[in-house]
Amino acid sequence: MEPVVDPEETTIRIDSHLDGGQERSLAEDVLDGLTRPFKELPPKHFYDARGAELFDQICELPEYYPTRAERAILERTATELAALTNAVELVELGSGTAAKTRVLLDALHGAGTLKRYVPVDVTESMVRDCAETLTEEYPGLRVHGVIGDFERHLDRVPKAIGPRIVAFLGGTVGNFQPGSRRRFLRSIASLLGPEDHLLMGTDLVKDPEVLEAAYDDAQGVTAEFNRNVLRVLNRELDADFDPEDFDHIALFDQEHEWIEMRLRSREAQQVELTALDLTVSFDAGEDLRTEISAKFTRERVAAELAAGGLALAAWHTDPDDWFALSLARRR
Ligand code: SAH
Ligand code: AVI
Repeated sequence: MEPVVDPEETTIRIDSHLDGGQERSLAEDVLDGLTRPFKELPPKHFYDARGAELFDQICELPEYYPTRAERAILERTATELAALTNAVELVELGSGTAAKTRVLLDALHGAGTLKRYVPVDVTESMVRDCAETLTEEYPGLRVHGVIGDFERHLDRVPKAIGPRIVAFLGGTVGNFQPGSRRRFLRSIASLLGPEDHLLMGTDLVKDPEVLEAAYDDAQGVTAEFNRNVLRVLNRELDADFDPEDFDHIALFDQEHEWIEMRLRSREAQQVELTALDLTVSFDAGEDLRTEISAKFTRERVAAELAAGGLALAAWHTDPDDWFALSLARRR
């Protein structure tokens, strides 16, 4: 007789919730976004395998300080966080390659509490690869990967097996539009029980020159990352964008306190998106907004958490006060 295996007991379990749904979501987002008077695409479509690789390169750039700053804060505070949270599991939203996550996993492993890691990401290869490598690096660790869209599939995160940390690192919370951010924080709150914590990274308001350089690096890696979304549209929607016909723009919007990344059409042109039966016209100099990356203050983080049903419990920054890691609980 076959032994009965409880899936929760296996070392690696991966659930995928995309199954064609992602292509649908791309088609809908593109149809909505490219037919607006101010053209816009949501940033989640940057991250195909090439986009994920470019993002990794961005994290190493001298101008892109957020990754280094957040890692430094994690290194300083991880032991304290482990002791404070007693977490047996770490759920990570937008986990990517989980590079910085190892600092937290080390601390929880060292504290002897760590049992399970739950990476949630829209990029399938990242979830699968990090499940493989982390189970090798941390003997006894179970990984339950969730391939999905964290705006649509948070209800698929497995039930907690004890006190948990939900980590949302890198400043990705800044990539939401304000209304969606509030909705998203509310849905995170619903993942938290009374013993659980949200650990969230946010980039902070600073000199616009530093900010703009971080999103317009000298080597042009961020420009390539930005143009990559057009390559995704070419492949997935049978479109005929020439990415080199678009300039990469990164500017700090002082009023909204966010960086905007745009692609600016160098000339008047028409683009065909065959899979959508859509022709899109661009004027010379017309912008397509591809990302906002909001920059925060402590007061704003506390207010946004409160609006999402969460309360700020601890606030840590790097020595320059450029990036913050906050710990929050359900109110
Ligand atoms: N947490 C990592 C990676 C940040 S990059 C770090 O701090 O370095 C943003 C990550 O979020 C990418 O891995 C991307 O694939 C993922 N992502 C972006 N939008 C998403 C969405 N809507 N649902 C799930 N994952 C998403
Ligand atoms: C993932 N996210 C937090 C990055 C950011 O800084 O907003 C994405 C990025 N865009 C350009 N460079 C990096």
